[in-house]
Amino acid sequence: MKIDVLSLFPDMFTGVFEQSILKKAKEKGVASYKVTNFRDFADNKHNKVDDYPYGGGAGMVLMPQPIFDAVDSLKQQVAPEAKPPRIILMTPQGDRYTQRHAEELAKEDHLIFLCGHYEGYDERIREQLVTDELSIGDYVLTGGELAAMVIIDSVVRLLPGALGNDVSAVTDSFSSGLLEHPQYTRPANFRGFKVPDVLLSGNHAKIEEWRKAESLRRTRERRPDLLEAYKEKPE
Ligand code: 6GU
Repeated sequence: MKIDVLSLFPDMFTGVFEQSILKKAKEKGVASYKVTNFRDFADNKHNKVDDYPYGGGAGMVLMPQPIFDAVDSLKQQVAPEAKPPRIILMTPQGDRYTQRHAEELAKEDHLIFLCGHYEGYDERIREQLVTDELSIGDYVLTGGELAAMVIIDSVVRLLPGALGNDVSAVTDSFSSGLLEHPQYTRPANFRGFKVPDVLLSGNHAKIEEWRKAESLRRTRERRPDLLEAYKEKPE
């Protein structure tokens, strides 16, 4: 998967792409990342990327020209017969991101994330360029960068070969619609606090039964909203 990011603050991404699963995915050839500063595409001599809103009002609006030209340039860098990219606008007005979106995006070959800072976006960017608008939750971030990092992380870990062990992605919380059951490791008795006997029993059917029951219990206690959705549509 090819992942492009358009941002005025490309340095925010260094580090994130160079650690852990995102780094491993790159090393294995599962994903590639490139961050482009769309200020480099501004066609005015001050490299201006925003301007006052028509009709007046507070704040600045990102102009269409640098962003359209930057996206055109990214599209020219892939084979013309390639599947067209998903062009994802990061905005608190977007669809609220969930694991379902991650699973859907993981099927794509090319993602382009558009990250704005403080400003609004000229509506023609939304209307003519963008395929998806996403928000990561109901709170305001200074810019779309941190949200794009969250989405990139959650998508890349789903790509075949990105995780060492392919079962861990599907058994994680949310993929099944339920929260994960409690886990224990050695020692069996830590400061007098014991691991549940069933996990030491060697009875795999009983262990699975216990895990399913704990998963349901944890979901009921912490996320009754998830449990309702699960009851209507298990798995
Ligand atoms: Cl995608 N952008 C900004 N600026 N704030 C957010 C967000 C995105 N998602 C949640 N808050």
